[in-house]
Amino acid sequence: MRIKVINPNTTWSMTETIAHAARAAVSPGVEIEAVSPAHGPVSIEGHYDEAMACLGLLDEVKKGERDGVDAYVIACFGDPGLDAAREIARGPVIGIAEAAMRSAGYLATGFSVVTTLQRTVVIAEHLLDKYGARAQCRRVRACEIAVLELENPASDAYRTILAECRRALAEDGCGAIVLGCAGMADLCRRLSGELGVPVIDGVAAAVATAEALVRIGLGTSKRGDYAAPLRKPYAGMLAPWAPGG
Ligand code: 5HY
Repeated sequence: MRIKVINPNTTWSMTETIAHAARAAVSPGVEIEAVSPAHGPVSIEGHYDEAMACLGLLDEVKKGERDGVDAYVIACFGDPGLDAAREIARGPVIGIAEAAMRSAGYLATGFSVVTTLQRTVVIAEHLLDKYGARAQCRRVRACEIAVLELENPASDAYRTILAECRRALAEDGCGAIVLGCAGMADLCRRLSGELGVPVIDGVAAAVATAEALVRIGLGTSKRGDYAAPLRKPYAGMLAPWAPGG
């Protein structure tokens, strides 16, 4: 089985962190291909970044379809381009936010999300509504750490995230923590050990979900809105991306 994990930002050092967490979460023999697109933002911290990251992301899914990939993971907590990717993929496409939110629901009646910048909180809240997880989420909290600061050993990111998780457990009445950035994947086990509650890394939850769905023979429905995009010409620089092109 081959699972393609796409980090839609173009920071390969973060893609390596993501790849490591993904490989640790799947069964022996499952191949993880971890990539970043050639084009796009170095980090995704808002609506515009998300929109600009989608083309590179969808390009990687198209390549995966040519290469016979069995499933995909979108390794960015905004789950950018998730529905569009499902239109062009046969296998399951799992967003890390959706996987983390649904996994938290199995483990606690209430969870809190601890994410990076305050400006991205509304994106996570929109996803809670989309996935029907608002009732289980006690609060979405921000640490005010920029995504790429997670890559900087001198940023003290771990201590800042740990403190925010402690506040969530003390104030929100939650029983589990969802990490709000793929770049936090390598902090998950240490945080869980220090906090004594389930801490959910969406990368691990997403690849585990993807593997399970492929194992039981399931793929993305091709009936209705996830059917292949309708063939039509695209104008200008996007002409090569026209459906069926
Ligand atoms: C992520 N951005 O997981 C999101 C996190 C965020 O580049 N990878 C990013 O802050 O929304």
